[in-house]
Amino acid sequence: MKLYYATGTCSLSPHIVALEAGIPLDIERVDISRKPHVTSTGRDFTKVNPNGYVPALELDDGSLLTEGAAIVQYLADLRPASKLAPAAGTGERYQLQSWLNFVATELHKMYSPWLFHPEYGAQAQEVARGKIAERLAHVENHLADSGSYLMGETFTTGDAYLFTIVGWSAFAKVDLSAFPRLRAYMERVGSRPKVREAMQAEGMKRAA
Ligand SMILES: N[C@@H](CCC(=O)N[C@@H](CS)C(=O)NCC(=O)O)C(=O)O
Repeated sequence: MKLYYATGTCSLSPHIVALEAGIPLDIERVDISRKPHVTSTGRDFTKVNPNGYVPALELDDGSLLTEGAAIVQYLADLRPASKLAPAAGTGERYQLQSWLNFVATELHKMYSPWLFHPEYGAQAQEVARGKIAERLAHVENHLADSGSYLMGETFTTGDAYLFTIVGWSAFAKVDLSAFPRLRAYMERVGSRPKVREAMQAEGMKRAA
């Protein structure tokens, strides 16, 4: 199984999940700053994923799974004992899917592309930061009740994804000072050995 990733991007989330689950994984870096995107073995990445974005997971049967929220659930379901996702069909699983979708649509796609491209303009970027702050306030309130992680005391795929996206905050100039529980959460997740291992494997130092 091979994960196509770009350092520090949203592909860090499935990378973390694979390590947390103890799943052996080949990784291949994609240079998304080049057009067309090129992998570290010199392949045109659009020949792998026509959408051109990471993460993309090549399965052992040669098929390709894309979309981070789906990939992390696939990986978690390969190792149910890891508890990275509650069993399919349970109420808890739908709660996790709700969080994954929240992170994907309300956070990931507000940080990126809006805060990564100055050409959108300062006004649009401030609107995006305001919307992100509203969503992070929701997470902050939730953490007051949930405990250590989004789903309680068990680290799940939702945490790998949330940590990855909120980790862009310093670069994106998203101010986390109003969210002490979220900042403590980032420290907590960021100090997990497998999270550190994934970040080191990608050549990263630390998140937000
Ligand atoms: N809908 C995709 C979006 C993935 C995505 O935005 N990937 C970014 C990195 S975080 C990327 O590869 N961007 C390069 C590009 O779109 O060309 C998902 O949720 O997995």
